[in-house]
Amino acid sequence: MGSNEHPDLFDTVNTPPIELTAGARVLPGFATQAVGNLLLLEIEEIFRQSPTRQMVTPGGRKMSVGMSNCGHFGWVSDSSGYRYSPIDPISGLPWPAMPKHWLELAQEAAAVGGYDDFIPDACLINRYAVGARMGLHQDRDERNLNAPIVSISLGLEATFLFGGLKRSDRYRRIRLRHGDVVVWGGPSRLAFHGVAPLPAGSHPLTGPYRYNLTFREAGVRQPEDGE
Ligand code: MD3
Ligand code: FE
Repeated sequence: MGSNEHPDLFDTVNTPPIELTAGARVLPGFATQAVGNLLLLEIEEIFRQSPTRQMVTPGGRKMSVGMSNCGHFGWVSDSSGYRYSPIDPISGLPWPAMPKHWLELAQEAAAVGGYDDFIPDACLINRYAVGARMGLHQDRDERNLNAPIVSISLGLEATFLFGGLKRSDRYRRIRLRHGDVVVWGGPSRLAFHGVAPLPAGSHPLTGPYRYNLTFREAGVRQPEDGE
């Protein structure tokens, strides 16, 4: 760890990207302690407008992860399927705006990970409490499957499961820690992946929770949206 007591702030910031597999790069500690703190405050603000909810899969099962979104589109699931929606079905209002520095952080990470011109219009915010998990799945509800997905992990560590292009392919286990950013693109974009049940724990910043932000190019934006 070195001579200081602040590993998140000093030791991992300049760690070079680690290639997990073709197209997937881990940026350990790319979201530093200070950035992580700010993200957590803003997550709380987003949850005031669009609270976390346990969505129901088309098969009728309640997901264990609490979810919300910000940005032009949000990922939703209910009995009629998975989709991106500009409206939060709970509040009846548009999802909270994506904070500008979130967009910039995601774009910087994408660029370091090898993807220029990433313009995410959706950020799914997952909150894991003890025991929450995510079964193996692919992310393929997005408009632009050539665009990467950028994920930021905050709070408690989790074991991420990273498989291949077939559900039955072997998967690796990867620990994702507070501040780790991963860029998933190219051949890894349609890889099956999931998260093992979150063990009980307490993180100095998030208490009993793990948060994960995923930035996506989800939908078709209308010209009147501006920018
Ligand atoms: C690999 N979230 O929200 S982030 C999801 O930790 C999701 O909450 C997990 O899977 C979480 O859909 C994992 C890492 C991640 C996200 C998207 C990917 C890995 C990916 C898309 C393709 C391949
Ligand atoms: Fe996913």
